[in-house]
Amino acid sequence: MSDWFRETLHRDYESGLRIEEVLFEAKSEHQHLLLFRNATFGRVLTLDGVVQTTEADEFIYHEMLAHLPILAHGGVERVLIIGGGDGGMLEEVLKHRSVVQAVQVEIDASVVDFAKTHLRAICGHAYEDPRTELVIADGLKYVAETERRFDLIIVDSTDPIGPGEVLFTERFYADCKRCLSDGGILVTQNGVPFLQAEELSQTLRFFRRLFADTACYLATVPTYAGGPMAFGWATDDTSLRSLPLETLQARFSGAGIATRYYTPAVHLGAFALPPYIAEMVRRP
Ligand code: AG3
Repeated sequence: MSDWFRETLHRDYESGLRIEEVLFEAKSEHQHLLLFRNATFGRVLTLDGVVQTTEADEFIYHEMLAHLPILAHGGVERVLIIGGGDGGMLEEVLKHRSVVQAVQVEIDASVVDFAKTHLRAICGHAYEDPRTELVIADGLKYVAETERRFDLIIVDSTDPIGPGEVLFTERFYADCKRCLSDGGILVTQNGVPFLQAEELSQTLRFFRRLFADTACYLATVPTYAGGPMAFGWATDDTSLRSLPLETLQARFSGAGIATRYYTPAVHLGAFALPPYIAEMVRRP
């Protein structure tokens, strides 16, 4: 008999991961955190019963939310990450020499402390990088109040249940827009469309009211079960999504970053949507 972690995020669909060993478990002020080891995926971090990241497949999600917008923009210096306490996003962002500052706003200090102790394979030394500024605060409140401006905002949230819920509201996206510099980009985590259609439709509906160019792009992350995961894209610069492959290739090789999922061709292809998802994106 072995123990299994069962993810019951979706009403009619459940997925499981074998637990080799529980490494850490705690209940913070904000959520329930469980870390265990799985033979295929390595260390697995779950929050409130939902898989957030694993050592084996974190690269897909983090590369696609960090490198894709940074290379599309071409001159990102200041980045704001909302959520992302495990530090994987921060680590990818800081690989770009052009980035002079990365502000990370995480609601739960215990996730950051925990990542530094147990998830070094994911966060590396990102939290010790002099360009990093860690703010322990509510992301909604931060974007409503800060006077700073960012070239890129990455919303690395949990699903819209619990502390992550407010990060899917029109008010939050409007405040993000206010915090973007000219030509800045907002990207978001929008769940698995096959099982979370309304989450994607609603975000895109809000985006359309606020931004000149809105879209969704996809990547398949094995432990986010149920099909490809959707990422939201919003900016007022309508040229950033029609860059030629050669431009992205030049920027990518200039950045000198080794990746395992992202390439300029994957970048452009990620915006190609199967009709079942395109329909969700267009829903009035
Ligand atoms: N946060 C997004 C996890 C989403 C899982 N949702 C799902 N399977 N529908 C990941 C945090 C990694 N830094």
